Amino acid sequence: MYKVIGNPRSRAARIYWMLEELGQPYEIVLAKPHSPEVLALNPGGKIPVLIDGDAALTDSVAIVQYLADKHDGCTFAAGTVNRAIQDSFTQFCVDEVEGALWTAAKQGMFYENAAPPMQEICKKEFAKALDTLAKRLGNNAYVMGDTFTVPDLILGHCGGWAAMSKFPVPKDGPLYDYFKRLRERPAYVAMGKRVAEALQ
Ligand SMILES: N[C@@H](CCC(=O)N[C@@H](CS)C(=O)NCC(=O)O)C(=O)O
Repeated sequence: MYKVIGNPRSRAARIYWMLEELGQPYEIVLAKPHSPEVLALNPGGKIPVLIDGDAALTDSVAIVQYLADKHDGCTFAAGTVNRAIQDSFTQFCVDEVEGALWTAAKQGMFYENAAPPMQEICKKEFAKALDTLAKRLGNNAYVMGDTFTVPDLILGHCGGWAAMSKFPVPKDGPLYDYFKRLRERPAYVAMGKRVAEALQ
């Protein structure tokens, strides 16, 4: 069984969600960044870490794509044009959506004395990224059309992160519907129940 080391208010949630999508059993192992158990597995001290047999895998996007490939779900096959388009959405999300959220979060957590306008710049960058996403998504259910894939999962996670961080999330329109569609997926709801149990 997979073990996901981290905590639910981190990018570990991406791994739980993907494992729920794929119907794979997993254990939630609560651990903080830079704790001895995390440092033993990841020299950078970051979470999440996925334990798969003897392997300790790091970096949430690499992990979810690995799981999708391994279990043949939520992804187009490597080496296809659709996979190149899918990966471009993933890269866009990491660079432009998560990039703005993570820069703002790091300033708050690690660089308290940094210039205050940085938060505003991040919010503007985030809003710009959502504009681009709206154009690329059009009226599709998911970024790749009717098929839910890895970048939707990463975007859905970033949508929740943005709401928690008081970033400008859409209040209506196709993008609002898109994020709502992601939150309503049975695997996302199941993840919420697992997390609540784990935190009891
Ligand atoms: N690229 C990594 C980033 C992981 C990451 O930064 N995780 C945060 C928690 S969500 C963390 O461990 N932060 C502690 C730190 O940055 O030192 C991933 O996607 O897993």
